[in-house]
Amino acid sequence: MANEPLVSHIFTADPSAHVFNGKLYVYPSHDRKTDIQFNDNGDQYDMNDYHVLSLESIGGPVTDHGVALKAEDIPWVSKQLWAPDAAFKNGKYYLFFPARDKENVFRIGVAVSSVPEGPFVPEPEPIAGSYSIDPASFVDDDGKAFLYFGGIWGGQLQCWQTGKYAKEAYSEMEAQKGPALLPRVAELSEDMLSFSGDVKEVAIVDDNGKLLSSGDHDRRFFEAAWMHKYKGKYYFSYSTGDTHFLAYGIGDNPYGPFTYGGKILDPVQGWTTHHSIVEFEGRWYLFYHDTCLSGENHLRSVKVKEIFYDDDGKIKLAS
Ligand code: FUB
Repeated sequence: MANEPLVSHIFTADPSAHVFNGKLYVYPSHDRKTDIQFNDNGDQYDMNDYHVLSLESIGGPVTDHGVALKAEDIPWVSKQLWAPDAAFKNGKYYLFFPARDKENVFRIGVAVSSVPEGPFVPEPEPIAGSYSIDPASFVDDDGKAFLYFGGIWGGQLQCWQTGKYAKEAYSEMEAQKGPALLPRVAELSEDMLSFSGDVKEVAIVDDNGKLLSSGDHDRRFFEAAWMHKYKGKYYFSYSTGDTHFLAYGIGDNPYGPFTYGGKILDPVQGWTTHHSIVEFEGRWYLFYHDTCLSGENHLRSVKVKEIFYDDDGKIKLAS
């Protein structure tokens, strides 16, 4: 498998890959050029639409299905269409996406289509009770669907520690002591358009069952949640952000706790790292991004590589 980007005619990032109808569909962010200076807010990630990619085989031709959803068609959005994900349930396809609302607060929206490549029709309001960034949907074998989300720093998760938005908590990350902030999960309603249960914290713990600490930057959650299932176990994976690893934990149910299992990918070129893990034709693949085509943090390109498990179900570090 050549280490080439999936496509080079546009910049793509944050790939969420799924197999629908026997074909691989990738739901990435669509990066674009901007003059905005790089900052810890992530203002330079100023995306305003989504494209959907598909491929029939790994290494085979990739189809860009064009614009699937754009910011100007979503009534509640002001800017920054960040990392999306998609799900299939009850004959429909759902695109979940984060964006800033008119008050500059990140929320999560959902848009619906009858086909996996879209176009998707957005709901007029964000999902009630949603906040922060990087939604990852997961439909379990029993049909129950979940949405994982959250991201610290520019993703604003630190502003939601009391359950209500506290703007003044935005810059408190440096002072954070004790357990790390935790990603969130909520069960989705049968129609996939709302949360049917409370938003819960997703615990990531060490081998002794202790929550990872906020100072443990090599292992604690930063952003880029993803859920997959392997041999009956639940694998919650994520980016460690400022230390640039993809890491994961293993649990017995969709809510966790997830026991830290190790790294999936060492730092790639570029500040961000974000991924998905999917089984396709009996093999497991990691979709990820780097900045090899641009050399610019905010202009990324999606790639794919095969990953492997050891006999204990641990994911081996991708090579
Ligand atoms: O693409 C914008 C943001 O960069 C995503 O939401 C994060 O996960 C990071 O990849």
